[in-house]
Amino acid sequence: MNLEALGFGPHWAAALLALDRPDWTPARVVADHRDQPEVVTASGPRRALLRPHLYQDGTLPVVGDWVAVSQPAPDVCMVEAILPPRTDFARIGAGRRAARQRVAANVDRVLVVTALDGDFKPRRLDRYLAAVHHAGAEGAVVLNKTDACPGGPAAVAEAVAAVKHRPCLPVSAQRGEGLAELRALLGPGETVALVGSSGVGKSSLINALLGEARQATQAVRADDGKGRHTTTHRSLIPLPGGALLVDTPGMRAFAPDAGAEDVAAVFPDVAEWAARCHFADCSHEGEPGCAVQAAVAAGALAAERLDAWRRLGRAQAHDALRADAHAQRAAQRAQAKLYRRILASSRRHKGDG
Ligand SMILES: Nc1nc2c(ncn2[C@@H]2O[C@H](COP(=O)(O)OP(=O)(O)OP(=O)(O)O)[C@@H](O)[C@H]2O)c(=O)[nH]1
Ligand SMILES: [Mg+2]
Ligand SMILES: [Zn+2]
Repeated sequence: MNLEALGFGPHWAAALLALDRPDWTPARVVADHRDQPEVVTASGPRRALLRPHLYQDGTLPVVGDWVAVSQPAPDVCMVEAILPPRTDFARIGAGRRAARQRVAANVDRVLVVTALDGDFKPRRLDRYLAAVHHAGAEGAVVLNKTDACPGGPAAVAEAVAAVKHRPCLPVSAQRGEGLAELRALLGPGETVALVGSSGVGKSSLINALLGEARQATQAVRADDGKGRHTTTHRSLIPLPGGALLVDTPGMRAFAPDAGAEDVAAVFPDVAEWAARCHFADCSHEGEPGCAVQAAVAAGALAAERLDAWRRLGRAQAHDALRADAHAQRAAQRAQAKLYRRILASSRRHKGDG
């Protein structure tokens, strides 16, 4: 198996060398199956096991990761370490399970896919784009199902115009329209993930790009147009042109792993005005010398942009707080466990004496 075709190069060779374990070899994770990821090594695909310390570190390998593997016994492939990822796309879990959840690693670009067959909500894309920026990857928007857009070509054009500051491609996986433009975003050797809600056509797009029905797809529900969560695990799929696509299961509410600077990156128009406000911590809610409010009043910045920026900022702050609280609880639990262990061992020692 040619690891170069999966993106192996000097960077990863050096990262592996730095671990100073000549018995470990490189592999790329190509499918997530909970505790047994599928990896590709120089000698081919393997189901791998994970070293227990990886669970303690709380960072499990995900699709796209480069890992160091060993062979502790014939036919056993053991993931020993994750090579530090160049990009790391993640979200914050829902509710009280607010842990950071990695989605895909070492992706050069993330295509945020949505469909135009229902009512199109461009602002739903902002959260994804914030996480993409935080991950260190390029973001682009794909508007699929142009063939089924109720308002026809005019509505498609309106939807494209509503996506700001990121490349936006209207496509139809079904009719094969817009695929040439999409292919132009998929450079050889690049890893490109498709993310978005269930039923928007991520797997259909991958099949259209492959020219074969590799990934399972399924019609959306007739009553509410929602997807049926057809794709159940993430996988890496090489395209004939040399790009590596990551198919992902449709995500429900998406809470981005992102910071305030990523919100600014999604709204460079608002951020540019905000940089000119009199107060560095201006909330643009009536402070004197507010350049943002002045820009809205002068018609230089649409009020919707300010609203959307506020919504994303609030969501990001809320999710970051949830994630912090979760991390704090986890740290407390770990500390309590450690304390109990120390106590138990000191009792044992007293018993010895
Ligand atoms: N009309 C139309 N339907 C499409 C298009 N692309 C996909 N579909 C249909 O949309 C449905 C859902 O497509 P999938 O590819 O399974 O969607 P997905 O995003 O992979 O969904 P999950 O795997 O559940 O996340 C299928 O019935 C597809 O045939 C398109 O361009 N036009
Ligand atoms: Mg799918
Ligand atoms: Zn201001």
